Amino acid sequence: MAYVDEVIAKVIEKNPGQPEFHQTIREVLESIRPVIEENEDEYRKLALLERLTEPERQVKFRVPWTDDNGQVHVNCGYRVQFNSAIGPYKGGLRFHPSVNIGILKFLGFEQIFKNSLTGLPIGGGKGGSDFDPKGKSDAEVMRFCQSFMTELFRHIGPDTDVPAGDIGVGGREIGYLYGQYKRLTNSYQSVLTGKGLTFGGSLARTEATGYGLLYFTRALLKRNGIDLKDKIVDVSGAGNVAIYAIEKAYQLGAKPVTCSDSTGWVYDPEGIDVNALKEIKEVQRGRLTEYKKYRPNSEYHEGRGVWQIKCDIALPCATQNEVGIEDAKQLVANGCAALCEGANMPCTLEATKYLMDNHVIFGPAKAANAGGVATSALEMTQNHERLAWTFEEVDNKLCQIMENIVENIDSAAKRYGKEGDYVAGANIAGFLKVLDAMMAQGIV
Ligand code: NDP
Ligand code: 2IT
Repeated sequence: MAYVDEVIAKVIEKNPGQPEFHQTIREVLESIRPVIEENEDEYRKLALLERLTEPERQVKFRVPWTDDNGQVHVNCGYRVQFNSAIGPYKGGLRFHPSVNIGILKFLGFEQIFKNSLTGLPIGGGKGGSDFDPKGKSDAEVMRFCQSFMTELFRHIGPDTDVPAGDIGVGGREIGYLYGQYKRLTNSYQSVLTGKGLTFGGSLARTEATGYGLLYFTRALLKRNGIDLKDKIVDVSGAGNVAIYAIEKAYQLGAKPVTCSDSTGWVYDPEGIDVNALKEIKEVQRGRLTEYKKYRPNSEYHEGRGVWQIKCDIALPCATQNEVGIEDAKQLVANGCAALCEGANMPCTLEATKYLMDNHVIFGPAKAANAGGVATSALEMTQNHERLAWTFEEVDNKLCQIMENIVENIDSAAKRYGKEGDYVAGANIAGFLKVLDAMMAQGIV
């Protein structure tokens, strides 16, 4: 049996009940098969893929906190420190009731290759909790964050592991987490990114994932002879990534017409009103049902459905596996030219294959949404320099990084005879650097 197939089977057997982790393992290992086959016997002897697929460290801990009525609750906290071959562990924290170790291992594994693609020295990690910030008061969120950090602080550090935000963790949560870290350690360190601008945060980090996704999409389309200008864009999600993807889509001349949250979705044929969206989501922390109050001519629907709206470009920016095979068929039937993943693994393997088989230009998450973590790494650099760069400086670097990623994944795909297969290109390009570093560092 080929070494890649052996390891896929072993990982599935060793990690039962973790379907999202199995999904990313299948996708990545299938893609890097041609690299492994160049030197299969040596890699097998060195258990290279067994080491790559086993996190270096996983921490699970109790997070007790008290609600505003004096009731005590207990959540699980986690940090998966997956791979530090090319730099300190780096990756977000997710607070969502669906969080479990399998989801964090999928996210941590993806993060290894994404971080490698940025060209910056950051390893892969991910963490979070099954805590649901929705409907909680600020004081409850603060007490939860303080309790979470009271354990997490022993495991992180500016040269060890630097968390940031993800679903359910934004500026407010990072502020509370940072405050508690500082209090516990009596030191002001670059141990979290996505910090507020008055305490070490970087300009453009809030916007970076969404903006980066659009810089990436523009460059990928250009490479395929298509202009982003005047294109109709379907966006899903209504959080950090979606909001700034919509904002940048306008700035680059495209027209975003949809967004969604976990209760429903909006179609606004005149284009999504990004200021209304920011007001509803960033200020009021409300639901998309409010959107119609700002835009009476828009449509609101319960449930899911953005992919039925005819578009040129699809940008899923909510969560994993939100684009299934039926959605993919609908997008193709409607003439969609490209899909770039703002969320992590938003397309099922079946949907990805269908889109690619039907010549939809496919920009995979670990390349397309790498702008967030890349700008986090720029925040770390500014903290270490004790300087703060201007918005333009950070934004220009972000744009350059995204354009470099497009160049690198395109040329890696070509080098391995897979022209136009950017999934393979991203996985191979991301893996090669990690491979080299792991080989050089011996059996660790
Ligand atoms: P937010 O919490 O800001 O927003 C998430 C959005 O997705 C919300 O609109 C939320 O709706 C919706 N959503 C989340 N989970 C579900 C679900 N299970 N079903 C339906 N809708 C859901 O998170 P982000 O915008 O930061 O993250 C979005 C995606 O982008 C995630 O996949 C994340 O991993 C990825 N990402 C984020 C980066 C960042 O810098 N923030 C960087 C790279 C990737 P509701 O509010 O109703 O829950
Ligand atoms: O998925 C991701 O890349 C993130 N949530 C951002 C991680 C980071 O460290 O900025």
